[in-house]
Amino acid sequence: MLPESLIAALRGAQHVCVLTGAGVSAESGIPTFREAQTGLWENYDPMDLATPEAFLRDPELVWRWYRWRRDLVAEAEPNPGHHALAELEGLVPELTLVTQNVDGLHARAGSSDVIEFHGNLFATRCFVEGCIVEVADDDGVPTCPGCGSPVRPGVVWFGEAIPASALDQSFAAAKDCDLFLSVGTSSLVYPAAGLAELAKRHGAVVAEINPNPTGLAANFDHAIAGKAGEVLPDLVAGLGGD
Ligand code: BV8
Repeated sequence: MLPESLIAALRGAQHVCVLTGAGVSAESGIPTFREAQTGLWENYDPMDLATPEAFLRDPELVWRWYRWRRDLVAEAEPNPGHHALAELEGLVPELTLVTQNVDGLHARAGSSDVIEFHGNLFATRCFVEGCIVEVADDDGVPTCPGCGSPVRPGVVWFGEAIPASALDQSFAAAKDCDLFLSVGTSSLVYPAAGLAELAKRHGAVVAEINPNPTGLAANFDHAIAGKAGEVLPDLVAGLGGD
């Protein structure tokens, strides 16, 4: 049962800002970022692979890791958590959805204008020029048709800056919103994890939805211990959605 005060905050909100992490895609069968990698990748730490240094050191290995993840996502479907957020869009005056996920499942569930804070698995960019390039994902690491450099996944790696537009839009939404929902994230990666605290400092009600309360939960107004695919539909139902 969700706290009545949270439902009331949602009913009264003019602007809701939602930050999602890998936990929102867990119920679609996609491993979260920090849980043990399965199968072939169990001996690798994602923190080591998701870096420019790893790609420079072994582009083939990193490219294979991302192909494995793209194949996982291609088999996955959005779950009730994704669909609830897509439905919420039409039930509140303004909704800003910021995701750390690179799987594209929010858009597939029907959410519009998703801010992909860490990029997207299915975008491919020239490692040197940075421009988006269309490549066939054959066996080896594809090369840029323009300059012949290796092609990289269009995600933000550790040590790389968040795209300026995503950063600016997300910070503005966190400052402006009345209600901030942090869903399915361990709140360990910055600057994404700083958004909830920014919203709090600007007077928003902040709620976390996660089966395992995070280190930031103590600063929030609500810490709902539950799965995104169960809690988010309940939240929307409480608002009068079906
Ligand atoms: C930056 C894309 C500065 C790639 C990702 C040293 C050098 C440089 C930077 C740093 C440094 N030390 C620290 C930093 C900052 C660093 C950082 O924060 N590190 C942390 C680890 C300490 N940040 C950066 O590097 C960022 N850039 O700082 O740039 C800069 C500025 C100017 C110029 C140059 C540089 C960039 C960070 C982006 C990294 N890229 N992803 C890829 O995916 O391959 S981050 C990666 O972690 C994923 O995007 C993931 O989404 C994200 C966060 O993880 P979560 O989503 O939270 O997932 P996690 O598995 O951790 O947790 C899942 C949660 O779900 C759990 O809590 C679980 O309980 C819950 N859950 C499980 N099931 C469910 C559920 N919840 C709900 N329902 C369920 N069913």
